[in-house]
Amino acid sequence: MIYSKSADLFERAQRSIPGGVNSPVRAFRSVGGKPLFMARGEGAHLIDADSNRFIDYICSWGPLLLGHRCPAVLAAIQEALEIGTSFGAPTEREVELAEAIRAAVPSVEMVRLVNSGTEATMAALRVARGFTGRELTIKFEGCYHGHVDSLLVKAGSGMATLGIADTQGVPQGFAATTIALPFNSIEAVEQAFRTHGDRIAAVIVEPVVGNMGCVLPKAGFLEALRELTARHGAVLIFDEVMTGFRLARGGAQELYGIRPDLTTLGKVVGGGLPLAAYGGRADIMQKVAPVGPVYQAGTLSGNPIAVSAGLAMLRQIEAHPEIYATLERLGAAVTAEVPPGVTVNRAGSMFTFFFTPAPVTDWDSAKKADTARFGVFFRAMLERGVYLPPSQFEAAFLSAAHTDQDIQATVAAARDSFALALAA
Ligand code: HOZ
Repeated sequence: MIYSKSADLFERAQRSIPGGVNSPVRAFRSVGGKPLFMARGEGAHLIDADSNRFIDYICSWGPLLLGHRCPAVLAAIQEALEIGTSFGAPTEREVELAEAIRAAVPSVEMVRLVNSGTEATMAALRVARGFTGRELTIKFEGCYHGHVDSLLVKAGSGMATLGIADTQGVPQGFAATTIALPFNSIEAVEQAFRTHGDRIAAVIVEPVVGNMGCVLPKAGFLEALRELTARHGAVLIFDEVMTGFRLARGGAQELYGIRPDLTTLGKVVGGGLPLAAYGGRADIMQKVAPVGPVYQAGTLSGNPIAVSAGLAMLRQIEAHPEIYATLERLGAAVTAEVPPGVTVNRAGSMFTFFFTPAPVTDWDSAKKADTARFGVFFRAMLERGVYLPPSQFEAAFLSAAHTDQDIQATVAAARDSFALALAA
């Protein structure tokens, strides 16, 4: 394939934007080559600036559960444009979206709309601290909760991709409020509660991790988090920015039957526009200003265009519950053929091919993956028209717009690409 227009745009971008990108993983640094600049999306496909067509497994890093330019979402955006782009005042649609979120995720008794997943986790943590009067947070190594200062400790996603252990610019005092433990280790959480129990405000977890690649919770892990937090008076926060409305309409908490105290949502809930949310138990959410003393605000929060897109997305999901069976079937098919030397992890429409023969259950096992081989695989897939996340440590996403034909083409491309990567 020829990527000359993307290459030119990348040269130009680097003169004005750090690294030429507005989010680090997009720079392709860990897989080699240069990022593609996109011109257009169509269902499950992306067309780049050089008119190359790809089957898209990033789906905007998760939001596009129904594919690019879903007609119902586009129609809602068009309609919203007729009334104005921003009011900085409440609208009826915000109430409808809040009600739609509550209907889908019953643990969310009250909800506040924000603009990004980072804002949602930052606010949820602040509310948990305000509610408990405590300061410490438990997070898990390889989990990523946005670029919140105190949570950029042993974080996944771009930090894992770029090998940045601890980012500069975070005051030591902020990082010291975070205890990072191995994902899936109940013993480590028990030990932390034994040592610091009455100082722990919250445990925050991606119930199915997407940010060290896709990693599933072991049986009993989420249940143990629920039990330990309840016993010690700490707030359990499920970061469902990736999994919310994706693994089930009610997210991972519906799938695993756990009711967290607070939930953060992003990506799908905004229908592809910048919108996120945090919510949960009414007694905790009543701490949020103006009702309570925990401050959180935003000029564009509840933006009418984003709210309309999110509402249209949630209504489509409600009207088409069969999409989850479709996504499960497509997910099983796209990951069915994996050669020895590669481990595949999948939860519904999220998956990762890890270039390691051993099971991947936490960050220690994820980082054993051979990232050089992943780079060869990634580039070979790209040449064959398949656009995967450009990092061993990001989950791939399917949409309901992917067809059986897309999956067959992907499996055929993967057969060749696995062979090339494993021979490298
Ligand atoms: N950190 C995001 C996914 N884990 C990537 C966001 C982006 O580059 O758009």
